[in-house]
Amino acid sequence: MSTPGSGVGHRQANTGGKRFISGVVEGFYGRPWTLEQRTELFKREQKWGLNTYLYAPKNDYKHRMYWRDLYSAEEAEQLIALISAAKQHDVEFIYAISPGLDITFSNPKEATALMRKLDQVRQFGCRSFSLLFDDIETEMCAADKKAFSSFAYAQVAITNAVYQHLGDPETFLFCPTDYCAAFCTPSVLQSSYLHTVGEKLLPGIDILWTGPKVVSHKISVESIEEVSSVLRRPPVIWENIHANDYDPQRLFLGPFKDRPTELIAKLRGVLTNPNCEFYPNFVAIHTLATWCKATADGRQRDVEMDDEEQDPCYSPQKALTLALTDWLQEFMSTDQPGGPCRPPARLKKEVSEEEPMQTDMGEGSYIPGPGENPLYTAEPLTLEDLKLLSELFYLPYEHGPTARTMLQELDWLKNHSWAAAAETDKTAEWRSRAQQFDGLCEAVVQMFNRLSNAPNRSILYDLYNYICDIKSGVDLARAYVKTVGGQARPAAQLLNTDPEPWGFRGGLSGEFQRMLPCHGNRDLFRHPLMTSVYSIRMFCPEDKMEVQRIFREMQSVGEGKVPMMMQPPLICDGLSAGEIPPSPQCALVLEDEMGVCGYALALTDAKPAAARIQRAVSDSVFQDFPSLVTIQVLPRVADPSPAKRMIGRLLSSIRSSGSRGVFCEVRHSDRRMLDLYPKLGFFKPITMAGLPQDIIAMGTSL
Ligand code: GDL
Repeated sequence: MSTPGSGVGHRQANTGGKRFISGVVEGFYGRPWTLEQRTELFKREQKWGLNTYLYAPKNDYKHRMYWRDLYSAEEAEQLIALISAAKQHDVEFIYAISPGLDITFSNPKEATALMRKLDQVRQFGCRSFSLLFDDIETEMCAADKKAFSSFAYAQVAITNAVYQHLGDPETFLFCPTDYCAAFCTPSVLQSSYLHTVGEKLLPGIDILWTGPKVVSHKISVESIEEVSSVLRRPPVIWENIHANDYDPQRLFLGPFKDRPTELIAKLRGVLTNPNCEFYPNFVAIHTLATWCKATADGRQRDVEMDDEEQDPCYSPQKALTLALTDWLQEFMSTDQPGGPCRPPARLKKEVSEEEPMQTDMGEGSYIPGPGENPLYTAEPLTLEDLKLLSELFYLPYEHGPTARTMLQELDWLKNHSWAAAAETDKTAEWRSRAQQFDGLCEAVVQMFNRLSNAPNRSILYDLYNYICDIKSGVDLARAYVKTVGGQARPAAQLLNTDPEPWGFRGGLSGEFQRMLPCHGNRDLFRHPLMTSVYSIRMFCPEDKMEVQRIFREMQSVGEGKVPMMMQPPLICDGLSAGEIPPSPQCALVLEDEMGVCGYALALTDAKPAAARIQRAVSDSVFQDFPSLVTIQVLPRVADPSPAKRMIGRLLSSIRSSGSRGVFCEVRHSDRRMLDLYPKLGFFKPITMAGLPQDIIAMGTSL
């Protein structure tokens, strides 16, 4: 039997005697699922041993935007049907409401509206509730600021009141506004918001948490211990690993992964908020169910246990195979009237040797005569096809193994394209790898064809746009390799100066992304990033801390162990330390994929700054070089050209202010900067009377 089976939560979970919450949160943006789909979900949950469904569709009017409005008779009927379907399948239905967009916490009418709404849902048979405060403005309105000392207090007060009004329900969940570590300032342990929530929220209320980030790559046991200590209870994970509502080109069909099963004992539960498309969530939910059932005595792995990364109780790979094996069955079931009545190719062959197969084709159905086209019959989908599909649409931070191989191979073929033409010792290797790459592409095309012909159309329709997209990407790559290898004329898509719209995919959003240094150029397959893309922009007040941090960091690098206080000050120190503001238009920062990695600041008139540290500079020097610059880049910026571009821009701003010349100061001991300034191509040493012994001045006329 390949289903995960029933009975989640045998493990000693940290749930205070309550059962481990496991299941699905419908909490994404976009089109909510239908009653039929949700009912199907409950069936699956029951079959796979999951026990909870959290109703929280972001774009449902009455869940969020119009949270105050009561349900109409027609809507009530639907909700009642939904709640009873959940009950029928032994799934706990939790009704969530998100009032945070516009609630005034201090107005008693608002609390009444909230309670009235939840009372109505209680009348529909619902017994479990949730208040969500995710994705809202953190600034309180003036009235609330008067009434509450903080946002956390305001939220906690209303949540406790609602909870008590509903008679302390057995299950009541609260989603904080800071629902992941990345949102906590300055950190989880020091977040006053989380501390207030932890201290003041009534102990019967459970708290949702997405992990280190909104979409967490990994969730460690330590991180959960940390947040539990602040929240004073184990959290319920709101799992976004399969959520795809933030990117219309992505879908996640990889296994639940990178959450050690040791977590089960440390959590109150896990609810997954998966892909917006209902049917492709088979893998997400099935593998979560397998994970939830992991127990120390149910070791799944049969590999050597010397790899720390491996979980003895759960193998994502195996869980995926289990899920795909079950999913295949579903793909093969006809879900619509008028579905295929011809047997798939392989079956047809087997049967045809015996009696003609009984089908419900009518009398007048077409039978090709001799010499005519044979009827087209689809090959049945295979488990291998589904594995490939899952690997092409794997997880947010990881492509599946085949996808990685395809990218690596294409990268290699592209970088060694010279070997394809010239007869060198690499040519044979190039050709053989090109052929293998072609084979991988062909497998994708075959998978696409078989999937397109699968009897279950509902699953196909949810997948179709994604598989079309990947197929055309693969077609393009394949055509490119064939062209480089001389096996095909240059493909029209690759050369055409007036391509069809699919030649430039992604629309405006794609264009924005390709232009930006920190998003568009990042990919999942190259680790670490091979090339950095830098951007230079104007300094803004939010950069002040980063600039100071770089300044301090470089101070200690440059000076070895000599303490700052013992070094003679530079005129520009006050500028880098944020004590003197740069002149207007005279501050730039350099950014790479990781953030701010350098800065260039200037004072068009350096005199006051010199006076500030009592540096005597002669008037004649100030006449030639009235302005001052300072530049700093982190050592990770190995290439001097971004710094060169940055200083070029800064000098032209200084020039536009009317200045005749610029100088900078460098400490003798600061080898890095001594080396850098001349490389920038502008600065030459200048004589400046009265300089402390180990300071050098360099200047340039404008
Ligand atoms: C979020 C939203 C969720 C959305 C998800 C992925 C939470 C608590 N809230 O931040 O509605 O689907 O990101 O985009 O995760």
